[in-house]
Amino acid sequence: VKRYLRNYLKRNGLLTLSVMAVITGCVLGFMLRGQTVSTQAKIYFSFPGELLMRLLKMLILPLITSSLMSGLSSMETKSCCRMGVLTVTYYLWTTFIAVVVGIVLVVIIKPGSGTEMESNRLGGGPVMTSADALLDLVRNMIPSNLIEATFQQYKTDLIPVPQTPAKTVKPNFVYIMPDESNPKGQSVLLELTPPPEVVYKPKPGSSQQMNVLGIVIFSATMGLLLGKMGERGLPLVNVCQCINECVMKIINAAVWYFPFGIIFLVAGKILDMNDPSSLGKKLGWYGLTVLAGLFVHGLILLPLFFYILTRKNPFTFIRGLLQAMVIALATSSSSATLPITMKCLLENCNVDRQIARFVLPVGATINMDGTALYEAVAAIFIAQVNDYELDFGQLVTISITATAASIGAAGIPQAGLVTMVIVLTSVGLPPDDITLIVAIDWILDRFRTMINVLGDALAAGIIGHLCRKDFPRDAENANGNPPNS
Ligand code: DAS
Repeated sequence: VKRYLRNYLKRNGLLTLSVMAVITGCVLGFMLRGQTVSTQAKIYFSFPGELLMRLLKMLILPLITSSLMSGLSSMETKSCCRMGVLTVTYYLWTTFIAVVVGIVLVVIIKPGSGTEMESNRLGGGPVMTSADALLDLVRNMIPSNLIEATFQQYKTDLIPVPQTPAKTVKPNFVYIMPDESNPKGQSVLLELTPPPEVVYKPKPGSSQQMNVLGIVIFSATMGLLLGKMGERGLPLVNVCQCINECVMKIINAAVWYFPFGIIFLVAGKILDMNDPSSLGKKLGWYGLTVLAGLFVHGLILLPLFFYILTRKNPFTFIRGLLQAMVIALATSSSSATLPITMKCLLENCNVDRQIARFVLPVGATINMDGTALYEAVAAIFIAQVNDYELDFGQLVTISITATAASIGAAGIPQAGLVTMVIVLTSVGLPPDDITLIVAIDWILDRFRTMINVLGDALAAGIIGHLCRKDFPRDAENANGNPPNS
């Protein structure tokens, strides 16, 4: 028994600790919800969780740039193009399938139909228009400053902060038009105070988010160009490989902090969440519809595609990804989970390094099956709440715009909520109705992020199998290191 336990903990110790950390965080969070916890205490309490998020985010930039630049530079152009085309095609196909699953479920279950939903509309604060969201998508492809990465403050992260009313301006004369109560009309001296100017500031705690789309595009371009430089590019390629190996070593050390950080990250979020009882039945059904769609897509369809394309057991592969999925659940950020997903793919799933270095960073940025499914379900739910009958053409529009919006969503918390504006406005729904579903978005975000990460990782397994001739996993890599070193 001791030997079995020792082997089990050696193989699954971290995963077991992480799962126990999520459970402990939930219990602790719900226990503390009953107490009055001051805002300052909440900040201190959430601090270990904040450190976990910062640790993961710190690794994103060096990991993506070194992975893509060293990975792509050592690929043959032909095999690189073939892998790239296969990857993007697979991503678009699975994202579209996810949307269709979501639409079918929400049309059958109809969570938003029936009596008027209690108005959860929070109002206030500017909501992005679809033009903003589309411009953000293009804007993020060309970051203005790579070193600072691509920070952007989503408009929905801003809250209105009315300023103290400006001091009364000098009295003004107002001419009141004649009417029956005032036949001659007269000018009246009034003191006019302008309405308080409203400015918007970021929500407390909505730290500026890193959006990696631009970094991925820049690094991939650099990697391809480095590959064409041959010998001349080798010094930089070697630097990137060294950075990549150092980052992986930092990750291997940092992972033992994760269970501790997860406890406070989850508990801190639960402390802040809305009171579950106030969510209302409709929102509950809506949440169940999203979760059912994520389950069908993530644990039935994606494994089926994996089996059909590789003839391997998908659940053995998924078992190697559990650690990454737990981190995705805890952080609700596929970009922040990227270092762990990379570690799981290389160490547990035996995916070729070069494949993982390309497929994962690109996938974490543009492949979001969970988000696409969620945006389609949420848009149709909002239409149902508004008793707004969508025709087939509008459902097709939603499927296309949800796919596009998920590509534009960053791998950061609640990014899917922001780009959903594109989907809503594409079928004439009021973008402000996003506030109808904000209350439970924080929990759905975690599960859709898990499916996003799962989709990226399964894609790497499939692309690795389809390109196995170009990237033989067992062959020594470019500079003679043992495979997956
Ligand atoms: N949280 C996003 C991610 O990291 C997904 C989303 O917001 O929809 O994948």
